[in-house]
Amino acid sequence: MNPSADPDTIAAIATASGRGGIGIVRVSGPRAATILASICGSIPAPRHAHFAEFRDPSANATDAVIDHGIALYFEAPHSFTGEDVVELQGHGGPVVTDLVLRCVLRLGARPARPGEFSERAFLNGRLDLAQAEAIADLIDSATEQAARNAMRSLQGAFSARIDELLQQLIALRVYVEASIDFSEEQIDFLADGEVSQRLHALRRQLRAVRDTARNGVLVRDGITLVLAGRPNAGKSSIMNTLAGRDTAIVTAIPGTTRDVLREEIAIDGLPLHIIDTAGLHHSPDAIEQEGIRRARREIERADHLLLIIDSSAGEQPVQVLEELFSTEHPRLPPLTVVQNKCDLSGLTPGLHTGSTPPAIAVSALTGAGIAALRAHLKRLAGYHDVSAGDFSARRRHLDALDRCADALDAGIDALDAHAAAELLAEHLRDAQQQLGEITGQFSSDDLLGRIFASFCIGK
Ligand SMILES: Nc1nc2c(ncn2[C@@H]2O[C@H](COP(=O)(O)OP(=O)(O)OP(=O)(O)O)[C@@H](O)[C@H]2O)c(=O)[nH]1
Ligand SMILES: [Mg+2]
Repeated sequence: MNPSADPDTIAAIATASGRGGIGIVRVSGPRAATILASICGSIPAPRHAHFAEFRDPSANATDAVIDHGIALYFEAPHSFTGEDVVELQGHGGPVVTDLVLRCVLRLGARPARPGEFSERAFLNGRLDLAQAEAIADLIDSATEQAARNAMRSLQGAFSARIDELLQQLIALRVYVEASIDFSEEQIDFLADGEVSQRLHALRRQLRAVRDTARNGVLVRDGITLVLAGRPNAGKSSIMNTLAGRDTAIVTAIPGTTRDVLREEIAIDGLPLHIIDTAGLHHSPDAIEQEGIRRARREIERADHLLLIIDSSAGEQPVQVLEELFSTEHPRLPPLTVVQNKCDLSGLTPGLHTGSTPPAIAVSALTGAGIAALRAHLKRLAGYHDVSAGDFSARRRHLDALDRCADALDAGIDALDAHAAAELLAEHLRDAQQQLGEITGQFSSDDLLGRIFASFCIGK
C-alpha cells in the first residue's frame, strides 16, 4: 500500500520561517507514531523529551542522519489535536527543517492546510470555536492588551460567558416548550410573569456580554482614523504628535504631503491606524491631484475622520466642510473637527462641547489639547480600558450576539402581544442557534473553512 494515500496524517513546520535556534516539524494523525519510529528508530514514552538522531530511511547510509534534536510524542487523545501528535525539534534553519518535513511527508503524511491543527483540535472537541479563533488572535496580537485578551479567550473566558447565556436560554426554552405540551394551561404559563422576567434578564446579560465583546473587537482590530484638511493645516504635525515620532515630513510649504502615510499607534491599548493625507484643494499639479484622489478614497473607507483646520487662519469648520466635501463626498464617516494652531489663534485648548460635529482645539506645536484629543478618540470608539474580565472577540461574534438580541427582542414582542407560545419558542430556538455559532455548536462547514483558512500553517 502506498502510505501517501493515507489522507489523515498532516505535517507542517510549526516555527516561523527563516533562521532560528530551533525548528519544529509537527505531525498529527494516525500515522504519526509510525513516522516517528521510522525517523528516530523507536517511539519514545508519551510526553517525555527524547534526544534522537533524525534519520531519513530512504537515504543511503552516509546521508541518513539529516538532523538531531528532541522528539516528542503525544498519544491520542492527550494532545493538542486530540490525535497522535509528534514534534521533531531540530535546528532552526529553513533548509534543515524542510529536509525533516520532506522526510515526514515521504513517510505518509500530507502537508497541513493553514489552521488545520487547530481545526482538528476543534473537531475533536479539544477547544471550541471561539477558543480556536483566540489562538490565531494571540499569534496576531499587535498590542499587549490584545495578547492578554486573546489569552483569556483561549482559556475560555468568552466561551464561559456564552455558555452561561446558553444554559439560561435552554432552561427558558424547556419552560416554554412545556407550556406548549400542556396547552390547556398555556395562558397561565406565559402570563405568570416568570417567562417575561427571565427573558428580560437574559436580554440584559446579553447586552453586558456584547459590550465586553465589542471592546474585545476594538482591542483586536482598532479603528482607522484619517487626517484630512486643507494644505498646511497641520495634518502631518498632528500625526507626528499622536505617534510620538517624526513619521511625516512637515514644512511650511503647502502641499508637502503628497502620498498617503500610515502609522500604527495605541492609546491605552486601543490600536489606531492613522492615515495622513495630502491637503485637499484644487491643484493643477498632476502628482498632487493623484494624492488628493487617494486622500478621498481613504476618507471613504475610514471609521472616523479628523478634519484638521488652521484656526489661526480664521478657517471656519462649516465653511471648510462645505468647500471640501459638499459635492464630492456624499457619504462621509463620522468626523471630529480639530482646530489646530490654537497657540496662534488663542482658542482655549480642549474639547468644545455642544458643537456639531464635535470640535477640539489643539496645538500640534506645543501639545496643548492633544490629551483631550486622545481621550476623545477613545470615547468615540466606545472603548474602555481593558480590565481583568475582558476577552478577545471578532466582528463575527458581535454579529451573532446582535442576531441573538434581535431574536430575543422578537420573543419579547411576541410575549407582549400574547402571541402563540409556538412563536415565542421559535424565536428562542433562533436565539440559541445564534449563540451556538460563536462557540461552533451550529457552524456550517463553509464558516469553519473560512475561519481556519485565515490561520498560519502549522497551527
Ligand atoms: N504655530 C503652529 N504651527 C504649526 C502647528 N501645527 C503645524 N504647524 C506648522 O504648520 C506648517 C504646516 O504643517 P504640516 O504639518 O506640514 O501641515 P499639513 O497639513 O500636513 O500640510 P500639507 O502636507 O502640505 O497638506 C508647518 O510649518 C508646521 O510647523 C501648530 O499647532 N502651531
Ligand atoms: Mg502634510
